[in-house]
Amino acid sequence: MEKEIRALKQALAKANRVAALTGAGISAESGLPTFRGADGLWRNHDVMQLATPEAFSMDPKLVWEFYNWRRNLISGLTFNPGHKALVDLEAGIDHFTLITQNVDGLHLKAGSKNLLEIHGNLWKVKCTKCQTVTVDMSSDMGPLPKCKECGGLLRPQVVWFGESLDYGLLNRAVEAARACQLMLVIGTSAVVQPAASLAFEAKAAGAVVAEINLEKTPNSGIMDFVLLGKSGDILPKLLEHRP
Ligand code: BJW
Ligand code: ZN
Repeated sequence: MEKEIRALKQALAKANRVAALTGAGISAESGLPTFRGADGLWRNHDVMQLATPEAFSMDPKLVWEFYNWRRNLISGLTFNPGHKALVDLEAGIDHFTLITQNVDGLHLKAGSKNLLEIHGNLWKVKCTKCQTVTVDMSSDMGPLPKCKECGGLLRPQVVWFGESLDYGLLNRAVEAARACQLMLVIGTSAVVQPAASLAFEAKAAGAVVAEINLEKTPNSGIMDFVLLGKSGDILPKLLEHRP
């Protein structure tokens, strides 16, 4: 492992275009449950069944309860050494793009700048009637929050299954993947598309690809480096003795 870390550090030192793709695993050490881990259940609901437009139209109160529970949880948490290491990495690299699937806002809180939140942000809400998007940092939005402009039902400004990602953001993510010399893929199970294909885009364009995860994923086979362990331990090590 130490040898691999040394080799990846060398590859990083040579790269001035770097992209990182993060998933729920990077926030796990902040105290946030992942989606598909053993704790991927909320009150006996598979969280994947709540993150759909169908669930919201059938039972918006239940879906809002789930998002209010997460708002409340996240408002008491903060970023961890993994998030912080990516901020420090960005500071030393000419072209650094952080692509995150996370909606928790912890990369922003840590200070990441060139950040693409491709699955949205849980602290933003969108009116289902007039489509107005607003930021609301309340830790509890109430059972069925309403739009201040038109009274329509609000929804979290996140991307649910079956919904399209924001075209502009996805485009920038694909461009960053194709243009980078090195991509770090951190704490994602790599099963959700189109995010999971970004590593393939990078690899196909000639980049070095490195995965940091507790366990192997369906993408491990294409990786030049697979570093198994906690991102909060491994990422800071990549920064040690960096000029
Ligand atoms: C650690 C750690 C530590 C733990 N350190 N590591 C092509 C083929 C097949 C299907 C599709 C396809 N294209 C589209 C689809 C459909 C669908 C999809 O991908 N389905 C698959 C599941 C089969 N995709 C979509 O619907 C997307 N839309 C789309 O493509 O539109 C066009 C279209 C639609 C329909 C058909 C075709 C095209 C939208 C996807 C939206 C995903 N939304 C969610 C919810 C967001 C809102 C919210 O959070 O509330 O996004 S689902 C959920 O999964 C969330 C996450 O961002 C996402 C990814 O999960 P992630 O981050 O990987 O978390 P986990 O829990 O899975 O993994 C954590 C990892 O961390 C694990 O590996 C651990 O080991 C590791 N870990 N602790 C390091 N300390
Ligand atoms: Zn409205």
